[in-house]
Amino acid sequence: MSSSFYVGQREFFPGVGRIPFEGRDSDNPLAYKVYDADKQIGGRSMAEHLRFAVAYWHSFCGAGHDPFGPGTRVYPWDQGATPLARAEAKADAAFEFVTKLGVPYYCFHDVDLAPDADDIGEYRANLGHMVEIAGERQRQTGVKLLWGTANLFSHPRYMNGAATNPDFAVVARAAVQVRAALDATVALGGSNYVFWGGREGYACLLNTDMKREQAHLARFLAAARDYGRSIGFTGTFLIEPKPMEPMHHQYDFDSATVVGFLRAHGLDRDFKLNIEANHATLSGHTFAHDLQVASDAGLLGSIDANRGNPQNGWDTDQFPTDLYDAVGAMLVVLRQGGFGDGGLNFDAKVRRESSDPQDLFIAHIGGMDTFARGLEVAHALVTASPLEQWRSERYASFDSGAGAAFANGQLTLQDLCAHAQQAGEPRQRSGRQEAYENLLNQYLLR
Ligand code: XLS
Ligand code: NI
Ligand code: NI
Repeated sequence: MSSSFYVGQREFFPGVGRIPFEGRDSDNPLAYKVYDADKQIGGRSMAEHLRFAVAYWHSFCGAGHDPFGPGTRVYPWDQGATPLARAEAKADAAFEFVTKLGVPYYCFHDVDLAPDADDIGEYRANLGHMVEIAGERQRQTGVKLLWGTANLFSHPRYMNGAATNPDFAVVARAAVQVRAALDATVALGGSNYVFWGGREGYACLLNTDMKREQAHLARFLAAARDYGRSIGFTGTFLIEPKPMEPMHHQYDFDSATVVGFLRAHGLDRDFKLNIEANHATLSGHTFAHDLQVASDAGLLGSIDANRGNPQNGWDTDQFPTDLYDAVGAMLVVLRQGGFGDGGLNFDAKVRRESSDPQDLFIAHIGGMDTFARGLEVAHALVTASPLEQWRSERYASFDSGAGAAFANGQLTLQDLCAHAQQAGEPRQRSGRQEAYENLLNQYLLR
């Protein structure tokens, strides 16, 4: 039965069919326990809420290499005679995988999809060819593009940065890739276009003019925006914050930094944020914190779902399994009314030691079930538990009278002092953190 899911000449994941929903009592590793695509939660299906995407780079390109050794997985799609033949087989494997998983979206970098080349004509021709194939596979399978991006961090020419490179020649060369990746995203109907500035930062402040580099980044982003709009891209541009790694310091440090940067440069009408869990934790925040900061600014666009390793603090890009974190994330998403055109992209990789093809399915199943449960619990918390009422009661003193006048900007500092004089010492009010934490766990266990 699985044969109907492969799209090219051959099947790359034989023995795995469409992943079914079997419910919580199932012990089948290749079945969803919670994620039931059509299940209605508050007037939308789980699929519509969660808008899952598979990341091309981790799932079909990276084979498990780390700084100490090469990849451990031998991909059957990576054995063709030419780079283009391998890219074509990889696309077939990707669409087979995404279709069997039953996920609606995928995401790619230009050079995940097509072979890179120093020669600009060859690079563009490779990408153009693969965009045609991907477009055909999208039509065949119904899978859609959540976002495209350009890899401006792997090639050695970008070692000192792409848009922030001190050498204008490199900045201009980066534009070649962004233009081509935007063309590809538009051709494939992508909903968003992402900028993750892996090398946009510095290794040493002594040799760096930070102010100038950041001004160049803003100019580059504005030029990309103008080009994108000129070719009919109506979607959202997304900046993906990360504080460090590979650079010592990355300019898109965290949500708060990026919100300020976008506003300072007048980019906040076209750009939003793509928040990655492991990047938030690298910057010393929780995942939920960076989501909340972006959402409060009206700029939360999309999520890169993964998790780090609390013991080592690197960007380990593990698949998300933490239900508590997923509830925290989905609370932010639900309170802002959903993702809009964004989604939940698994920017995550199976471990180097996970060498069975089935591990890739199992990893995604676990991540999807985690967020599906996060959605259920967060929805119950905001609609059926006392959570929202407790929170609003905590701020009730600003709802009327002098508190409301203050919040509306009508009281001077002297007015506040007069109020304090009259009201006397404020009554102590418990923050009740433990009650909130217990409430979350209570709903998680239901
Ligand atoms: C790396 C980033 C990268 C972006 C896309 O840390 O997460 O994968 O999502 O360039
Ligand atoms: Ni990411
Ligand atoms: Ni990352």
